Amino acid sequence: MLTRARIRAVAFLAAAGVLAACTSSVNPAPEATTPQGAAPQPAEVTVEDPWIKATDEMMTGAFGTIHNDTGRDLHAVSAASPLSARVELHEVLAQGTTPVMSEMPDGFLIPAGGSYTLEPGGPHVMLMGLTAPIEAGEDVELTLTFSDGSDVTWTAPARTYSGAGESYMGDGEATEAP
Ligand SMILES: [Cu+2]
Repeated sequence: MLTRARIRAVAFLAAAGVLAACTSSVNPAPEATTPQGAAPQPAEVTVEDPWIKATDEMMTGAFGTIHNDTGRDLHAVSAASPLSARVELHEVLAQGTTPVMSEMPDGFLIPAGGSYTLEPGGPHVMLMGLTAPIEAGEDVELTLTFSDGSDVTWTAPARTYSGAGESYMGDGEATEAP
């Protein structure tokens, strides 16, 4: 499935700074500049193949590939969803032989012209304190906010997925993770 949620991000689109998407390398693009007198253009951030793990537990993870076609680096610093008051940007770290999730203090960096993949066993958007189950097929709205105050919102369909076996940090006993 290649549903691409189209999202507007408040950004300046560099006149010649539109680089090919879908590269995962960090692109040392120069700071985007706006031609004299040109109005700021809405730039595009898209989330490819978004999904969230269906669950009847209190927490779950959301995934997808974020493409940054804005011409400047984007730094996601927080996330939100109507389904949870506590949404965090997580990564999975090895703790001994056990993969353990923890909050990323510096968030996600999506390079200009590049992408950032959220996947089971890797970085993900974590929803905690869910008050209702998320059924497969349900659509869940998610928002990422960037360090410059702009944000993107998309809809992730819920899928059944058997976890990769990471443990949650805190919140008591280890639980199957996204
Ligand atoms: Cu997590």
